[in-house]
Amino acid sequence: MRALAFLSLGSNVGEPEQNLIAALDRLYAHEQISLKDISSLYLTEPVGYRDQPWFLNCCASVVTALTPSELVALGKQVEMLMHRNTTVSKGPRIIDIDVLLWGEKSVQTQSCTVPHPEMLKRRFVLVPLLEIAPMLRHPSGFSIQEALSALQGGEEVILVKKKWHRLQH
Ligand code: PH2
Ligand code: MG
Ligand code: MG
Repeated sequence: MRALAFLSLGSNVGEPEQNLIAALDRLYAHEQISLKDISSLYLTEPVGYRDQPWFLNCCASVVTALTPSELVALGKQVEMLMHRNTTVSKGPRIIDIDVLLWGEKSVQTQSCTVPHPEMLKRRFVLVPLLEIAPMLRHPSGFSIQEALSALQGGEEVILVKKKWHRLQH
């Protein structure tokens, strides 16, 4: 079965834009992943652990024959290939690849929770996601716009680059 899945990517170590490009290129090199869309690039205030550089974040949509857990595992594999070593929970990282949504499916196992449990609370996820999927609904019933409107205050998310990846159309 093929599904439309949404990913969130972030980096705040080394050269974040190059890290995001390298991660997307590795994901799209996989034969069971095809690109649908990539959002603009956003500079975002750190959430959770605040004493770290701001992140670059984006979202991407893919059509994939991988299952939710296979897609999560592929994200982890790319993180490992890129030598991610996170020492602080929610702290600085070369690359983070999170599976936000996989079709309308909800899955919860030890290694895989989809939809991503924090996605509706994070402006750095919702702003880029709204850009590439304005009509999308979370399995809870909320639209992305509704989830965003429900957030009060919260971290800053600043649009920095519109067309930044060679696969963008
Ligand atoms: N990722 C985290 C923790 N905090 N903050 C921002 N702005 N962007 C992130 O991608 C991010 C974060 C853990 O994965
Ligand atoms: Mg994350
Ligand atoms: Mg992660």
